[in-house]
Amino acid sequence: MGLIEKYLDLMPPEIQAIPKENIVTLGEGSTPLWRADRLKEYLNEKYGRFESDIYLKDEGKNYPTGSFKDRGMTTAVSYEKFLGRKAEICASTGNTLAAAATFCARAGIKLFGLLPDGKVALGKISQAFACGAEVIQVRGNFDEAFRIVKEIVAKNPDIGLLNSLNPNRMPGQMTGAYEICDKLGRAPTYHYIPVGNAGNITAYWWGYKKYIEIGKIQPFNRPAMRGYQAAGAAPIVLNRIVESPETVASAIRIGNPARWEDAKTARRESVGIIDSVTDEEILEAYALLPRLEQIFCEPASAASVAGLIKDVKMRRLYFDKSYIAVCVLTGHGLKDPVTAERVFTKNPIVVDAKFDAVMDVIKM
Ligand code: AN7
Repeated sequence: MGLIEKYLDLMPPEIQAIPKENIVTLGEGSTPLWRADRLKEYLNEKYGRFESDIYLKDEGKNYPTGSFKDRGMTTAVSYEKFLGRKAEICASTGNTLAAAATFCARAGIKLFGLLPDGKVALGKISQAFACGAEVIQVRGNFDEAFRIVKEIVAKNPDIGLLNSLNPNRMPGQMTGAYEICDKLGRAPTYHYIPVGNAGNITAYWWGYKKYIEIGKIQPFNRPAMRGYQAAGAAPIVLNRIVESPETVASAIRIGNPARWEDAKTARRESVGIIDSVTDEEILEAYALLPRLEQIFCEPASAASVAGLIKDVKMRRLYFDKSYIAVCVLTGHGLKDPVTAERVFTKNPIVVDAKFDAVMDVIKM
């Protein structure tokens, strides 16, 4: 069941009013929430006094494109199709582009995608080309591409905007919070999430607030939003625009987030935090997850778990028995095969195509 149908009652009136024939759905949402007991054990052994349950929201398992962006595209692109729009545009670090390209292809809408040249993971660009998007690589970073996109939309009202400033992306992305609460029967104590443009932290917070509003979770069960930027791209943490953001987590290589103010509101209202993790900490979590929990996510996603590890290391939170920490893993590891190869395939073993040569390696 698509997300609009699954959570129809919770969709805003304009989404509810979209006629059925305009709904674009491709299997998005309903992703697993895994209990990460081995990660819990690891943290308890390494740092002590870690007694909370950890759950990983595995957004890499979204259809059709393997990231959380599929959630917001079903609502946004359905609405654009209903409007009869012929062309859409977005700037992207990759995953928005891949999702927009795929949903637009289904809707029969032309998509233009502006990317920071040379800084987008290979899998994401391939997904966009595969679906026939018009990909324009800009010699500059995401923020520069996004500035141009906003100008284009302002001057060409016929072109729709699919970045997270599009309000119709939000109801789709809010469903991530609904799914977590539905599965747990409550909200988590702490909600860990990577922050780039800050659309997702905003959507999750709005989703939890919605569930409080309709009585599905208790007001005292309000989760603390714990957002993590990459240290080289941490404008919200530093409280200033970062002109030249740099991080191995290319998805969150953003120096001027579109939903900056909303993220600050989410932080304040949830009594949460927006902090940064270094590339080293990101890659440590990135490598830990497949070994401990068999989840291969992309580097940006690992920022959520890196944030949890940082909180544990610094002992700045209680992790009591009755508490629950949820980490959102936003995108699939296969999105970024180049980083995967660099991190995991350090010394590939190559031998002659002979029994003995292979047995020499196996040595059993
Ligand atoms: C895997 O695709 O901004 O804070 O243009 O791809 O809601 O931006 C991607 C962001 C985290 C950050 N994890 O979410 C884009 C884009 C992954 C991502 C984020 C992104 P937001």
